[in-house]
Amino acid sequence: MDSRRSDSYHSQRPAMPLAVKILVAGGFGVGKTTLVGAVSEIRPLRTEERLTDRSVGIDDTTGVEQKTTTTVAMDFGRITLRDGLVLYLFGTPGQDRFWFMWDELALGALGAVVLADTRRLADSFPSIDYFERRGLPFIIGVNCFEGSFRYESEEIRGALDLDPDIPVILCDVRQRESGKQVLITLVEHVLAVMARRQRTVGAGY
Ligand SMILES: Nc1nc2c(ncn2[C@@H]2O[C@H](COP(=O)(O)OP(=O)(O)OP(=O)(O)O)[C@@H](O)[C@H]2O)c(=O)[nH]1
Ligand SMILES: [Mg+2]
Repeated sequence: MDSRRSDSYHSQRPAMPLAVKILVAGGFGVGKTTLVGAVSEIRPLRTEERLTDRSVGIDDTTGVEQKTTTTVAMDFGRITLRDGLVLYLFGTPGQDRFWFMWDELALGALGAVVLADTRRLADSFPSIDYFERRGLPFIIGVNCFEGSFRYESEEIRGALDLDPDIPVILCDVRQRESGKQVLITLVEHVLAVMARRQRTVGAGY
């Protein structure tokens, strides 16, 4: 690429801040805490409480029967991607009774990962609705639990009724590299959305 084209390419790209707040959302037990813990380069902050008999009939552990704790406030972790871009990761609680915390958690976030489990896809709808309503760019990370049927990204996009530009990526949130790939996909998507919005404003809409 000649240098003039390269300069204009860079000047047209929206600048990504060097520290970015990202939310990791999705239904109960989908793997949010696991993802933040797997990718974080600092010891992640967790706010886990034990699931007790009192949550029987409220917290559906189908598919994650070995789960003994649940997030009651948030997860927090940090990861540095290429070019010194630091992501601050905030994992949300997965249960409806903690919805009151979401607005505060979402404050200042530039994007979100919505984790989905194909056995309980409908559990991701509230997160998707939340980010769509607020115009916050998000992607879908499909956490491929062992024993669950493998669907193609496009099938999942259809089932979740997503716009064609929203990335759907299959992952294993226990694996650092896989989780990192999800976050890189989100950053690229955020940049693309920012560029599109800048063009729209520039065109006077
Ligand atoms: N087999 C398998 N187990 C997984 C996978 N990802 C997470 N788990 C397990 O599934 C359970 C759910 O993980 P969490 O990370 O606590 O889920 P969460 O979304 O933070 O849950 P809440 O905060 O309670 O909503 C844990 O027992 C994990 O060890 C996976 O890809 N495969
Ligand atoms: Mg959790």
